[in-house]
Amino acid sequence: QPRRAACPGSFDPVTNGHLDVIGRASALYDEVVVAVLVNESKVGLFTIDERIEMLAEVTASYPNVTVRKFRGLLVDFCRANDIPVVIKGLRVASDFDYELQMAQMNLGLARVETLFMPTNPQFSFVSSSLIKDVAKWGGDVTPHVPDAVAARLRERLAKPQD
Ligand code: COD
Repeated sequence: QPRRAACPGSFDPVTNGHLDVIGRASALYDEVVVAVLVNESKVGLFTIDERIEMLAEVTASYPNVTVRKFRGLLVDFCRANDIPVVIKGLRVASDFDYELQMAQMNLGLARVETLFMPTNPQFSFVSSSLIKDVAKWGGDVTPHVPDAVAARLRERLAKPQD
């Protein structure tokens, strides 16, 4: 039985912070499943399929990483795919409060474990929402996202703003 872990998130879009956690997780487990939440009540900048395309492209160098979408509870996705553990990156202390609640809920719901991975400090201030805001107003996001994502952001946000 391969040792599997999930890296879940919205990934709208994937950043170098996400990628760092995914890459480090891939060195620790036989298989890492990047699980992209399909949230019908939240409109993203990128569609789920676009997010998956970008993730697949930027994780292509990790042969044991796959990208899947999921709906509903993360623990149901984990159970259906024989994934006993979820890996979450922690950026700052304030991430911990919410992540701890989710970890405890997921443990109680389905005995799914959560392991926290401290962010590489160079990415501790990087979030998808900040990236979208900076890119929207023409700021340089190239140090914080893979090149393929920077290109998609430019293309998506190239419309004139008022
Ligand atoms: N450095 C390191 N790690 C990072 C960074 C960074 N710069 N940025 C983000 N991360 C990590 C964090 O661990 C984060 O949790 C993860 O990447 C994903 O980040 P996002 O922003 O793409 O995704 P979120 O926070 O919107 O994802 C939340 C989930 C989808 C994981 C969560 O809402 C969920 O599990 N939903 C499913 C429904 C469910 O099961 N609900 C009950 C939960 S108890």
